[in-house]
Parts: sequence; C-alpha cells; structure tokens
Amino acid sequence: MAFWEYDAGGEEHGVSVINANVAIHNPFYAVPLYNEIFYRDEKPRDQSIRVRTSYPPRVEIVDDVSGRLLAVDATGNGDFTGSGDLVFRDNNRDGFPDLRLSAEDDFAGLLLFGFPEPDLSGVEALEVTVDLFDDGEWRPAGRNRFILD
Ligand SMILES: [Ca+2]
Ligand SMILES: [Ca+2]
Repeated sequence: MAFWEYDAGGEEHGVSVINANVAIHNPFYAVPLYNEIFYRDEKPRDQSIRVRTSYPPRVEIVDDVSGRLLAVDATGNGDFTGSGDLVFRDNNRDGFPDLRLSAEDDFAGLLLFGFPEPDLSGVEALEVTVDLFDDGEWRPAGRNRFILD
C-alpha cells in the first residue's frame, strides 16, 4: 500500500508548480509524477529545473508537451555533474536542464519518472521536490511525498 501527497508552493511567483498526480508504485517500473507548471509572464523563458529526492532513486525529467527527455539525474540529488547524470537541454547554459516556457501558453508540464530501488524496506517515505531557479536562487516549487506502509 502506498499513496502520494502533494504540496505546491510559491503561487506568488511568476512560475509555479500547481499540481501533480501519480500512479501506482511497482518496484519494477518507473513511478511517473506529473507536475503542471503555471507561467504568467509575457516573455518566453528557459526555466531551469532540478529535482531532489529524499532517498536516491534515478530520476528522468521529461518535457510533457514535446515528450522530450530533458535530463537524467542518476542519484536524485539535484546535481547533474555526477556519474550517470545527463543533461540534454540546457539552452541557458547553467548546467541544469530547462523547460521552455512560452508567452502564449500559461501551462507547461513536467513529467518525472522515478526509479526507486526494488528493496525499500526500512524506508517510510520518499519525497521528490521540484525546484525552479528564479531570481538568482533555487526555490522549492512542488513537493511530492510517497508514503510506504
Ligand atoms: Ca546527480
Ligand atoms: Ca538550464
């Protein structure tokens, strides 16, 4: 038995994660996490993103609109310089993947695939936090919590 909780934050900012939902946990498959991103500004932007996990699963970050794989974080630590980490789209060249936010569309989608290790015994919950880089700092914009019991 497992279920997800989700908190979104930062509604006062120009870019915010407004929801997420998730399927079932099966140790042999990826856990998909959908995070919808709301964007209010008039100008398009390359929004840098990172994802941090409380327990190190591999995370794949996908642009849900294009279906394009943006990055792989092999250890879910929010850093893309480790072994097995890959960044496929980084137009603003800061070392973190970015999602293109257009002026025309208010919403963009981020699809995260978590690959928890098959043996989660002793782990009570997994937390997956989406951070957005905004005004020179990382801001936690959405927190997904996966409770195991
Ligand atoms: Ca990493
Ligand atoms: Ca970037």
